[in-house]
Amino acid sequence: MKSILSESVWWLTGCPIIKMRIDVITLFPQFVQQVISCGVVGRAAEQGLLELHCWNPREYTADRHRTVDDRPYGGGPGMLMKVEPLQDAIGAVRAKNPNARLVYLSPQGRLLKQRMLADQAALGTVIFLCGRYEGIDERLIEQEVDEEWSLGDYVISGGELAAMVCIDAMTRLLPGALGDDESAQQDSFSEGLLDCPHYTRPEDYRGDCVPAVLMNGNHRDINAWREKQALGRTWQRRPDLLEATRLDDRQQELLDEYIAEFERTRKR
Ligand code: 9D3
Repeated sequence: MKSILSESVWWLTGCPIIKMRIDVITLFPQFVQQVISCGVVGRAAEQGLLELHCWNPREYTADRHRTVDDRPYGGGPGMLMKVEPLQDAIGAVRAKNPNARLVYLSPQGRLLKQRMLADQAALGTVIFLCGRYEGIDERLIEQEVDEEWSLGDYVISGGELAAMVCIDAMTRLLPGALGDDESAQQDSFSEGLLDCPHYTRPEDYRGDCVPAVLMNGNHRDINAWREKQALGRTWQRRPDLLEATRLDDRQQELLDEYIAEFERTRKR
């Protein structure tokens, strides 16, 4: 017989609570492990929703100096990650998690999007390989790597922060990882748009007052105002997002109002 508790958990989340397993191959495991020390991801790990394992290629070295870097053929400055320790670390992970995709985080990767993280989270597991130095041997990418992802067009020192970004974003998508207050936001109108502005106390901040519509308690007006702001800010700051979003007639009307008000205040 089912307990009242498990029934209510089922009803609240709408789907069974699944566990995600993430393996990370990294020269800095203590750094990556910090991602489960705080906040949403920390709570998910405590609740057993997320299992995080780090694998250090340095543990798979055989020489006295535990060498993890090597010189590039063809010369030039910079080092690469040494092949054999990486190969052995990959083999050790694969023995424990044979069916997971191996995602290499590098500046040459596909530009990371929420959709890629959602698709990966739905598979329930992933292996992240964090590059250091100038990266890894191209034959490892060809033979071992399933996907290559990048955070964007800026330079960071290795794949660890990128792996932590992915772990955070994927964990937020697990049923039960967000508290009620946090997840209530997710099902608002604003998917594909920037968020509206938010206000809290005090009502008057150095002569700058909270918009009156938020103070009068009319929730139809408040929702319309918020959606209009979200549309307007997306139009101003991220026209690329707006182009990829289908607006219904009501949204188009709200945006037209926002643009008209903007043009009017700009002329004066
Ligand atoms: C000399 C050319 N640089 C490549 C753009 C060298 C280089 C810079 C940074 C080689 C490796 C790195 C380390 N970066 C990552 O491992 C990385 C990364 C990034 O730098 N930007 C955005 N996303 C990512 S994911 C991994």
